[in-house]
Amino acid sequence: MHNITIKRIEATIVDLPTIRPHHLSMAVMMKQSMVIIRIICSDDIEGIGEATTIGGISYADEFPEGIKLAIDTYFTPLLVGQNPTQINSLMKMLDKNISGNNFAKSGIETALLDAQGKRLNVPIATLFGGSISTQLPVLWTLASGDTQKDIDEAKKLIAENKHNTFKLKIGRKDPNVDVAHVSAIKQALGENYKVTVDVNQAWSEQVAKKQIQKLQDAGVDLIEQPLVKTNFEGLARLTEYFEVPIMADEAAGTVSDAFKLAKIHAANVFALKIAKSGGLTNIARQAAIAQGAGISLYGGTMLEGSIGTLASAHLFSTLPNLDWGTELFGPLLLTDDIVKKSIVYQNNTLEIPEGPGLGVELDMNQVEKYKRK
Ligand code: MUC
Ligand code: MG
Repeated sequence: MHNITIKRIEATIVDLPTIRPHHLSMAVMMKQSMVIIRIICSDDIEGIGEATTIGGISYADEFPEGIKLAIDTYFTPLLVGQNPTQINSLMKMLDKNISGNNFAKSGIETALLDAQGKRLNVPIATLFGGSISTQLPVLWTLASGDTQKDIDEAKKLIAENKHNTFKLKIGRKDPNVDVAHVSAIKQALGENYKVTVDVNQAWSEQVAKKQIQKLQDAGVDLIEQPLVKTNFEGLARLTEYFEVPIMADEAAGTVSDAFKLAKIHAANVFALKIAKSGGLTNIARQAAIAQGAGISLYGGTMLEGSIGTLASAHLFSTLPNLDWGTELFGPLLLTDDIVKKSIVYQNNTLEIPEGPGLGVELDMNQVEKYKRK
């Protein structure tokens, strides 16, 4: 394996429409834009990866057009000619030469891992010690912007045995209106179905204290990122004060964020996402910090398509403390797919395919169809 080299890297922006508008505190999504990365190696093995964010430039510092530009201009010249089997060494070299750009780094690491899995004929999870389960629980996010539509959507998914836990995106409207919306949905679904809320940083600490009390009283099961991501101490105070578990999402971005949050027990749960942490290996590092601190884990999504979703799933499947399951429903929010065989979702779970690497193949006709012109 010592004389294999990276020959070429291609980064393509693909826009796929969503099945309905998806309302978040900072944006309303009508489509998802994914940067699909192909790393072509001298042994004719090709690894695929995905770098995806939410709502253009509104969710994170990185955005699709910038991710592609960064890969074409800066990542590719550093990587071409290097040995793709030396993944730790390549990621260290990228960190030394490229500041931040974790979404792009995650997509690149995924493609390298996919190639290496194919080369060794093993799934990516095997490269991390093997999966504990090849099926992962997957919740659904209700975010149509309308309470009755959300209730109808949840009831339909329950009847079809597709999902039994629902995350509600709030923080866009007046907090009293948002909380009334959540309470109505929790009441309509009843005790047997978990309801969680994601405030996406929209509340001040004072507002959070008042509104989380109401959400706790309404029986909501988990509160995600109520405060601005930089307010670690505020999150710690809420975690200490409330019985309902508090989850850090945007705050728990990198390995060092996880350490700082764990040190002051600023959350009961960490939402892990390969994009914000810069790849799968960093997720394993964040998970170890959480395990040591007695913090539970949740497998988060940047609403990636099938490739990013499976990359996340392979790593999440190896974690012993994934107590809150996952939200890896991204592909289900899209009207179409760009892989040959879509991920199987059934009985409230996602199935990780058995094949080598990610276990999926790109459908180049579909990539061509949805590629940004
Ligand atoms: C987030 O902040 O969690 C995950 C699900 C969803 O609807 O939005 C994302 C982002
Ligand atoms: Mg979140």
